Amino acid sequence: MTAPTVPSGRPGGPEDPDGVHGTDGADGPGRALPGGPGPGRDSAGLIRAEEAVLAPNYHPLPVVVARAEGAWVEDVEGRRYLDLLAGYSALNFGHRHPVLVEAAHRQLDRLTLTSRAFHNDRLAGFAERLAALTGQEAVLPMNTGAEAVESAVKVARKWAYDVKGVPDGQATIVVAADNFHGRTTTVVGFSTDETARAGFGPFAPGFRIVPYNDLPALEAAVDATTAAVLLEPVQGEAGVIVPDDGYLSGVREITRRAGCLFVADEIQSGLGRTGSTLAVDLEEVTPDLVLLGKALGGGIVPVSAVVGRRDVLGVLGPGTHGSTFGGNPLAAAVGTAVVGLLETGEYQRRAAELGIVLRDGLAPLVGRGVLGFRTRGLWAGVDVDPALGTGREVGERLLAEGVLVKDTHGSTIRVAPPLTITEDQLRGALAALERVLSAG
Ligand code: IF1
Repeated sequence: MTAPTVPSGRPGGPEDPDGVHGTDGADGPGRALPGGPGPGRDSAGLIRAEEAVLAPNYHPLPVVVARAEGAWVEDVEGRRYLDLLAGYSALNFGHRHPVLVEAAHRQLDRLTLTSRAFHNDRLAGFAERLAALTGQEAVLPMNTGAEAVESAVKVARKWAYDVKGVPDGQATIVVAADNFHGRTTTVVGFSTDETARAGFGPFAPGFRIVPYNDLPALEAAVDATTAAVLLEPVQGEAGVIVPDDGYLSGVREITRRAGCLFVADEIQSGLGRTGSTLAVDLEEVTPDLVLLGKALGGGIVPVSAVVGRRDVLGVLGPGTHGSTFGGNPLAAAVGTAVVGLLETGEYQRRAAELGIVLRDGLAPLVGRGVLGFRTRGLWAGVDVDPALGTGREVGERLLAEGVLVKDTHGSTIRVAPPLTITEDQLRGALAALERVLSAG
């Protein structure tokens, strides 16, 4: 099958007629997505307006998205792009998945927020289904990924004092170099990325940093004060760094022997992305706590959670932790619909099968503009030859080809399409990458 060309980015440009009728219910070829033109200003005007009023903490690609459906986004002028970032894996189910939008609409017409001062009729079902999906016992519902990470740090420390018997204030947590766990000051305090941490000190003590994918170094860092080891099963922001087979099992064995917790941050790697419900499933490892976020909210509302052992989460008594929006009925309704999609196994299967297409599509590019790549399910870190440009520059060239990707560091780009992308759409995007690389 010849790879269809991805829309050139021009309104009504050449389409990939086979690709747009994917399972994501995307619109037919050429037609703009429903909703018509957005508010008055054009892309350039909106970019200028943002730059005049927003804090400059991002440098977005020069595209202003106005509508989206499935794997497609459409800018203010009607140009269409394949979204291979998917909200950093918050859009695993594509833009505006009909089942998730319907769940949100239904709940919007009933109840959106009570706070946890009262019960609501959505939270128990969400927590039960999420615990069963992840093979865990208990759920702490939060909102953002960073909140889930911070919550896990608090729970691990309190468990160390109350259960393990670590002297108060002396608990340590071991993390990996090149980690990304969010942007709060506690979390950036144990980052090894100077851009993420410079200027934000002083930082919380009690964190030890070891090389990722290095079991002897991890074992040496764990001692009687260790509350937990906190790791990404695949390091996303570092460039989709996949550890050696056996690494996660080794972490599990080291933490079991040391009597400390294994906390897996699956906020980006989880919920189908790697071809299984959780990345740790690939090694049949069960952490003590699993952190979830991003796709748990279906790309509609922020939903995160710490799922894990009841005796560990049980160290939190009334008044010891909380959140205004954590476990709100709208989040629980959307989260329940997300769990329902994952219970089918369809999205995990798609990620595994399309991940083979992704891997086999990248392999021929090695030596032709690509220095190397890593994949896990439908997720890849692609190291582009710096001679061809930075990851940002490759992203800008792909933008002109109608494909959205985001660089991570240097000349590495991350490929993380919605799991609803069709094989033809994916092949079209790979063909666009090949064109960009061969254009030099
Ligand atoms: C940004 C990166 C990705 C995460 C893992 C926790 C969080 C994240 C493994 C925190 C969030 C986001 C943050 C966002 C861009 C994106 C990102 F580039 F920053 F590093 F995905 F790789 N654990 N990652 O990936 O979750 O609080 O954001 O909900 O900060 O620009 P959050």
